[in-house]
Amino acid sequence: MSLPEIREITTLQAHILKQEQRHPGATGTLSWILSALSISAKMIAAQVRRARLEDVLGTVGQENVQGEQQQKLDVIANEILLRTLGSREGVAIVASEENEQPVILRDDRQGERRYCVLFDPLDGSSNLDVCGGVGTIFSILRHDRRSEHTEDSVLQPGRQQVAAGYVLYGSSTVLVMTVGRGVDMFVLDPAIGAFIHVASRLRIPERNAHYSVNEGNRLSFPAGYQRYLHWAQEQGYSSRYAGAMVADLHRILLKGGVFLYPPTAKAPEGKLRLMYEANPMAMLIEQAGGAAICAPGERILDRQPDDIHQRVPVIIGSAEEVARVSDCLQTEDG
Ligand code: AHM
Ligand code: MG
Repeated sequence: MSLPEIREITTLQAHILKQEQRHPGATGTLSWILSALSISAKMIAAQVRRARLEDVLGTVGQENVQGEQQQKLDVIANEILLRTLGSREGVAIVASEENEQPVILRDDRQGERRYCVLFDPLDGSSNLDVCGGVGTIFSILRHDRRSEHTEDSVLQPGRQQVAAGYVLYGSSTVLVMTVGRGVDMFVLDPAIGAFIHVASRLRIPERNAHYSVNEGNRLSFPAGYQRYLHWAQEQGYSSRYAGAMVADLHRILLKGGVFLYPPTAKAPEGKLRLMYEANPMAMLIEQAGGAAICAPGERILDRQPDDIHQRVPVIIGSAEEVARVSDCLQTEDG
């Protein structure tokens, strides 16, 4: 009797180990960091799922460094990440959207190679009150031991990221990541508490007639963006906007389209942060064959940061759709 064919089941942990074995020089340091991120994701997912029961919804009544109201879960998610990453020997510095300054954990200039981990602990957290999707975004850089001030080590352009990813706490919990060799996707099986590998080498569709932008701000967008929206509507494009970048970009990664957060009167550099949101998403989308720019001809990943919390306009998605927005921005009055 022949046994039915069984599709291989690989957990995130096993996947990381397999990748490590393919690189004989690997020390395992990065694997330990990815495993800390996966534990954090499970802990945050559990909190998000129980939020309504545990009375951890709503604001804490104080603003974060960006001048935005902190949700209770922003604070909880931030603590979880700081604690799990803090115990990993391979982490030199952590920087969070919620903290004013990067936290220097270890600063020896010799010895093993260490990393900087940057994260937005709970992106789109105002969606929590209405059971909408929220996410965690992370970016990993090599700790540059030559930098004069240790904290400057985090100010590297996105093209130097070693790994990047996000976790979407939606109808299921999904972890999407890249270590610079394509994009992998994992889904959390809550019954066994493990992320299961469901897709490798994800490719974003080259085009799709969908855009994602907060159209409430349209009148204060630069003329080129307004021209693009006018053109897209004439072509019969559909609009989808969840108000949480992770949810919006997850849809675009799987189905195609373009995500925009342009400069506005209120936020002249756009709202999204280069280091915690734009860079990791740009790396993922480029690794999946898409494009990510902040202006015509300027890749997000090439933008040299000068401040850890700086903001940047974003145009991210299917290569053809990004090119169309770019064309509209370059025509007169752009
Ligand atoms: P946050 O990091 O404070 O949650 O803000 C980032 C979020 C993104 O997820 C989302 O794309 C954007 O803010 C939505 O902003 P707006 O409400 O202005 O459209
Ligand atoms: Mg955010």
